[in-house]
Amino acid sequence: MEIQVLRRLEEKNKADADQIRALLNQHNVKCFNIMGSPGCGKTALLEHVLPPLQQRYRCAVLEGDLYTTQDAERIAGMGTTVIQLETQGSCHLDANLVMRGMQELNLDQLDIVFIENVGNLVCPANFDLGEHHRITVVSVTEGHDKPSKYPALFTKADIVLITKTDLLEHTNFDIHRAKESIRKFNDHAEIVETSIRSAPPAALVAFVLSIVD
Ligand SMILES: Nc1nc2c(ncn2[C@@H]2O[C@H](COP(=O)(O)OP(=O)(O)OP(=O)(O)O)[C@@H](O)[C@H]2O)c(=O)[nH]1
Ligand SMILES: [Mg+2]
Repeated sequence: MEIQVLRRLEEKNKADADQIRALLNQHNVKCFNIMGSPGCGKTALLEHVLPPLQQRYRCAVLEGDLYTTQDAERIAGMGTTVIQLETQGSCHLDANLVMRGMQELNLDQLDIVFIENVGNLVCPANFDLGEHHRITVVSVTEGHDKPSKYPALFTKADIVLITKTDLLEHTNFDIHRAKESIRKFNDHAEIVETSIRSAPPAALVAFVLSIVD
C-alpha cells in the first residue's frame, strides 16, 4: 500500500516536471538545478556567476529553503529577481512548488532560471524539477568520500563543482580520489575544481554559456 502511494507521488512529480520543461521551452528559457550539502557554497557560487551572466542574459533565481529567506535576500541584494520557495521543513524541492515559483516569474522577460535546491546530498536527486541541467556542488571540507557514499546527486549531474579548494591545505581531501569516485557513477559530467576565494568559478559561467549561447 505504501509503495503504491510513493509511486503515485513520483508519477505526479514527473508529470509536473514535464509541464515545467514544456513551459520553459515555450518561452526559450534554460533552467539549472543547483544541488549539494548544506553550506557547500551554492548561494556563494550564484553570487559569483550571476554578475558575468547578467551582462548578457536575463536571469532569475528560485531559492529553495526550509524556512528562512536569508539566501533569497542575498540574491535580491544583487538586484536579481528571486522567488523564495519555502518547503516548510521538507528536505528537497518538488516540481509542484517549483511550478508555483515559475508562475510568479515573467518568463517572457527571462533567458535563464537557476533553482537553488535545499541543502541536502540525498533527497533532491530523486525529484525532477523540470530543469534542463543539473549542477552538483561538493566542497573539500565535506571529505573526498562523499561522492561514493552519496552517489545519487553525482550520477545525474551534468557538471560537478568541487568547491572551496582554497581550503585544501587544511583538509585531507584527495581531489584525485573524489574525481575517480564521481567517474564511477558518471562518465559524462564535467568535473571542475573551484573556489570563490582564489579562482572565480569561470568554468561554471562557461558551462552555462555553452548551453545558452
Ligand atoms: N573558503 C571558502 N569559503 C566558501 C567558498 N564558497 C562558499 N564559502 C563559504 O561557505 C559558507 C556557506 O556558503 P553558502 O553559499 O551559504 O552555502 P550554501 O550551499 O548556499 O548553503 P545552504 O543554502 O545553507 O545549503 C559561507 O560562509 C561562504 O562564504 C569557497 O570557495 N571558499
Ligand atoms: Mg544557499
